[in-house]
Amino acid sequence: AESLARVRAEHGNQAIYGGSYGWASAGRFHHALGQVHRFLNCIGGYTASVNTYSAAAAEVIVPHVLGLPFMKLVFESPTPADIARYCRTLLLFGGAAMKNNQVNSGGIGAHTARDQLQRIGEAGVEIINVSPVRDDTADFLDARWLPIRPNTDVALMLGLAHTLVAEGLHDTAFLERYTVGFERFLPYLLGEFDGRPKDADWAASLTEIPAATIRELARQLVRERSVLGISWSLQRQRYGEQSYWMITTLGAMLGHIGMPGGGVGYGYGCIHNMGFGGRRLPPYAVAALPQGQNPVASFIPVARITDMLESSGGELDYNGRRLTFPDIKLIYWAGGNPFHHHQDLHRLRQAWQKPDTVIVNESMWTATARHADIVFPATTMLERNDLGASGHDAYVTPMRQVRQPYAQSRNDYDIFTALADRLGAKDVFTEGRDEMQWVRHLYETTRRNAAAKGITLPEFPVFWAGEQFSIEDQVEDARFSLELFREDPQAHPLGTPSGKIEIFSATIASFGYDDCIGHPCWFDRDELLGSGRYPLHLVSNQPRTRLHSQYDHGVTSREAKIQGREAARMNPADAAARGIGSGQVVR
Ligand SMILES: Nc1nc2c(c(=O)[nH]1)N[C@H]1C(S)=C(S)[C@@H](COP(=O)(O)OP(=O)(O)OC[C@H]3O[C@@H](n4cnc5c(=O)[nH]c(N)nc54)[C@H](O)[C@@H]3O)O[C@H]1N2
Ligand SMILES: Nc1nc2c(c(=O)[nH]1)N[C@H]1C(S)=C(S)[C@@H](COP(=O)(O)OP(=O)(O)OC[C@H]3O[C@@H](n4cnc5c(=O)[nH]c(N)nc54)[C@H](O)[C@@H]3O)O[C@H]1N2
Ligand SMILES: [Mo]
Repeated sequence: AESLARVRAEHGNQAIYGGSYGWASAGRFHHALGQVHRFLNCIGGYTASVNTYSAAAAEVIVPHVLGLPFMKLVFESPTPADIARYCRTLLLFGGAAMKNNQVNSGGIGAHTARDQLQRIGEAGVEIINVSPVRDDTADFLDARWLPIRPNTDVALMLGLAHTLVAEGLHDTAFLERYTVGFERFLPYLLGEFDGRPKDADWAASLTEIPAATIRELARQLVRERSVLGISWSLQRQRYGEQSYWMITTLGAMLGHIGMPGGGVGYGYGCIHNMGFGGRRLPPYAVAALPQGQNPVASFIPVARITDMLESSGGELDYNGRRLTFPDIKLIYWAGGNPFHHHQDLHRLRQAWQKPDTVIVNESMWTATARHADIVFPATTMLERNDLGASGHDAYVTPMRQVRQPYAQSRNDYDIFTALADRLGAKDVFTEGRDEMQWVRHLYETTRRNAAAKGITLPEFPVFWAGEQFSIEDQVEDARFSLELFREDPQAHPLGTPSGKIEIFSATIASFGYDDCIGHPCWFDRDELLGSGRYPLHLVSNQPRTRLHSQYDHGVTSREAKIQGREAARMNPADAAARGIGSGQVVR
C-alpha cells in the first residue's frame, strides 16, 4: 500500500503498469484480472494493455478487412455439423490440434470436439493438414499432410490465388458483389509491380510444397464447397497480419464465404468452442465483476512490455496511431505469468529491473513470482466460491469451495480489499458485498439478462445447490454474420468503410506502413528455415500437457518430461545428422 501510495503521489497513476495479462482461472467473481483492474481503477487507474498474446495481429487486421471483431468471427466459424453436410474439402493451415481444443476461456462445460471431428471424417470430407507438424490434425482423421516450411503460408495462399486467376477459376461474381479492391490486388498477384508473378512455381520455391500439388489443390478447392481453416499460430509470427488478410482474399476468390459449411474458419478449434461451439451460445451478457472506469489513457499493445520498460518516452506505431511509452515505476500482476508467456526472456529480465516495485498475486511459485518484490499468495479456485459461466459456452456452473485456503493464502478479493482499505477506497471496491453476496449478485444479473431474452435460469438457491446447468435447449440456432451478409449485403453490410470485404483497404494504405501496405502481400524475411544462419526452426507451440505454465507442477506435465525438461521433437534425420538420440537432453 505504501509503494502504491508513493508512486501515485510522486509520478501519477500512469506510472503503474496493471495490464496483468494472463489466463488466470475460471470464475466470474474471482477472475484475477477483473479483480486487479477493478482495484487499480478504484485507486485512480493504471497504464493498461490491449489485445492478446493469442491473436493480436488478427484482432487488429480483421476489423479493417471484414468489419467484425475478430473473436466474434472466430465463434462464427463454419460448424462441424455443416462441414460434414455440405463441405468436400477442409484445408487446415496449422491443423486443428486435439491438444489445443480441450480448453475454453472461462471454463468448458462439454468436451465434444472429438465427436464432432469424427463426424466430419465419417462424412468423407477430405481433410488436408498444412503444417510443419503431422499430428496437428487428429490421427483418427487420416488427414493428408502437406508439410510446409514454417512462416511461408502466405506464399502458398498467393500461389493458390494465382492458379485460380491463371485458369480463370476465381468467382468474379462473388468478388464483384461482396468485396472491394480486387483490382488493386490483382496486378500485385500477377507480378506487375515487382516482376515476380506469385504463381505456383514461386510459391513452391518458398514453401517447399511442389508446384503441381499447389495447382491441383487450387482446382480441388474451387470445384466443390470447401472450408479454409487458419490456426492463430499463423499470425503469432512476423508479418502476422498478412496470413489473415490473404486467407480472406483467397476465400473470397473461391466464393464460398457465407455458405453453410463453406468459407473460412478463423481459428478452427484453437480453443474448444472457437470452432466446436456450434450455434447455441448465450445470446445475453453473462455478468462479470464490474471493472469501473480507468481514468488513465495510456496503454500498450500487450506484447510491447519489454519495449515500454526499456524506452520510456519512446514512441511506437499502433494501428494508425502514434503511442508514447509511459515511464513505469510500479508493476502489479495478478493471474498471468509473463516469465512464461513473453518472447526473449533475457531482455524481459533486464527490463524488469527498471520499476521501483513489482507486486504479484500468485497461487504458484512461478518465475514471475520469483521476480517480484512483494508476493501475495493467492487461493486457487478450489478454495473459494464462484460462478462458472462465460459467453463462450452454454453452461452455468456453481463452483463451490472444496477446501480451506492453504496456509496464509487469501482470495485476490481479500488481498485487494485490504489494500483498498489502506488506500481509502474500500467501500468503492467492495460495494459492501462479501464473496457470497457478489456471487449471488452476478448470478442474479445474469439471470435477469437471460430472462430478457426469454431464457430461464434456476433461482439462486436451486442453482447453488445443484450441478452444471445447460441453456442449450432454450436457445435457437444463431445465424452467422457472414451468412446474413451473403444473403443480403445491403441489409447486412459489414462494418468496413465500404460495407464489404476489403481486399484493398484505403484506411490501412493511409497509415503508410512499409510492413503492412494496402492489400495482403508476401514480405521477404531473413528468419526462414534453411536460409542463411538458420538450419533449424523451433516451433514453440502450445503445450499438450498443461495450459501454458498452469499445472506444470501436476503429474500429467511432469510425466511427459525428460530429466525434468520439456520434451522437444525433431525429425529423426535432423537428429541423426547431429548425433542426437531419443531421450537425450539437448540445448
Ligand atoms: N513460446 C511460446 N510462448 C507463448 C505461447 C506459445 O505458444 N509459445 N502462447 C502465448 C499465448 S497464446 C498465451 S494466451 C500466453 C499465456 O500466458 P499466461 O496466461 O500468462 O500463462 P498461464 O500459465 O496461464 O498463467 C496464468 C497464471 O495465473 C496464475 N493464476 C491462476 N489462477 C489465479 C488466481 O485466481 N489468482 C491469481 N493471483 N493467480 C492465478 C497461475 O498460477 C499462472 O501462473 O502465452 C503466450 N506465450
Ligand atoms: N493443451 C493446451 N491447449 C491450449 C493452450 C495450452 O496452453 N495448452 N493454449 C490455448 C491458447 S491461450 C491459445 S491462444 C490457443 C492457440 O491455438 P494455436 O495458435 O492454433 O496453437 P499453436 O499450438 O501455437 O499452433 C498450432 C499449430 O500450428 C503449427 N504452426 C506453427 N507455425 C506454423 C506455420 O508457420 N505454418 C503452419 N501452417 N503451421 C504452423 C504448429 O505445428 C502448431 O502445433 O491454444 C489454446 N489451447
Ligand atoms: Mo492464447
